[in-house]
Amino acid sequence: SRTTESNKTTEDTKFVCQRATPLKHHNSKFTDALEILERHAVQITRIEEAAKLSSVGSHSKKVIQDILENGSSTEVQGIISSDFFKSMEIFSSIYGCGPATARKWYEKGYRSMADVIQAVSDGMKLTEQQAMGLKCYSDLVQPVPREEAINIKDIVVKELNTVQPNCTVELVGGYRRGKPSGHDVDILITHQDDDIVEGLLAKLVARLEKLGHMLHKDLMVGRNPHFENKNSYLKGVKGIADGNKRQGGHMDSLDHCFCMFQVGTTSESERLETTQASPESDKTGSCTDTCPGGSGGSAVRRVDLIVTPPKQFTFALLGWTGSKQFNRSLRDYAWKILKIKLSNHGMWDHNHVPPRQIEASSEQEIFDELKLEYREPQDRNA
Ligand code: TTP
Ligand code: MN
Ligand code: MN
Ligand code: MN
Repeated sequence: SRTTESNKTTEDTKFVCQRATPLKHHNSKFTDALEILERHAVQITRIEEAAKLSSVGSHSKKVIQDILENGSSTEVQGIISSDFFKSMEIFSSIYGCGPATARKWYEKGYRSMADVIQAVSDGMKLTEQQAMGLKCYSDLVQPVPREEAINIKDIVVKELNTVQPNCTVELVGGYRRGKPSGHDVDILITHQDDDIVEGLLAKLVARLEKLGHMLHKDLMVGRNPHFENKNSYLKGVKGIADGNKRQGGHMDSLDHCFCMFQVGTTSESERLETTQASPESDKTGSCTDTCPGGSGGSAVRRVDLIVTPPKQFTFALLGWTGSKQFNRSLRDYAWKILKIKLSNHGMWDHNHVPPRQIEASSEQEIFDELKLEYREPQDRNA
């Protein structure tokens, strides 16, 4: 058996961060099945118990065995075809609806989107996020092509430059890992001057709002930069917490704005023409007739804007590039093998008392520090 201080990492490939994981990796048959299992575990677990997912681990072996022997897992197939899982997947696909709300709706007897829409018209209360999520549902389920993500990033760069020149802006998330499309656009921003970073996000958001790009926003600023306790962080931000549990993202305390973004609406005359051409739009939450952006505009997209102090930028870049599974593995490895705590804010060596902070100015340096072979973003698609 291994001790934590041992350095036997060369022949040990237990952690997925120790291997290259390109977009199409040969394990996807297994990882897809295990992801279903994990999503299901998250869904059957109440929000307070969501941390205790240890049962997933004990299941995994059985599932893998089943896939090896039979080509698929009967347990996972069973989950996928269950009423409960289907409803939970539908409800959780609404922005602002996490497993807790989805489960509540399931327990009320709702099974489909139509049931939820009916309940809303019968007076069921939604959070602001859920209301927006439902209104713009048909837009938000459409994947965002890379070209559009780049266009949105370019708009952000341009407008940011009007409120604050010389910022660094990176398109992160799945696009940085080479994905051709994504479910949202993640944009990481920094400036070399700490004082300028403070208040920067608010200025940018105000500018984007003024131009009509922001249809909705969840703005979160001014948190303790080294905040590690997820639960107490989540306490104050119920709606966002719910929305993010579903994504399994590591919440951090960087200034961020989760928003609904629209590139632009067509001119007033074009809008009238469009309205006359198709006066009857469908009623199932289509963005054209219900979104504040109005008809004729471009699709509403989920955009995550994150602002980081210069010293934390590299860590935020690594964290926000993902994948989530890669991050999880990397953090797990760093802690279990090296006793180093890694987060979106930095890393701390707990072999010293008090823990010693390790700085890094490139992703390469972080990998070096963790005694791992460097992986390009496109090889972090675990
Ligand atoms: P996502 O945008 O959720 O995922 P993605 O870009 O990999 O995939 P998709 O195309 O579906 O959008 O998150 C991007 C990365 O940011 C992911 O690796 C997790 C990380 N993250 C954080 O570090 N903190 C957070 O609060 C959130 C929400 C995500
Ligand atoms: Mn993303
Ligand atoms: Mn995102
Ligand atoms: Mn996502």
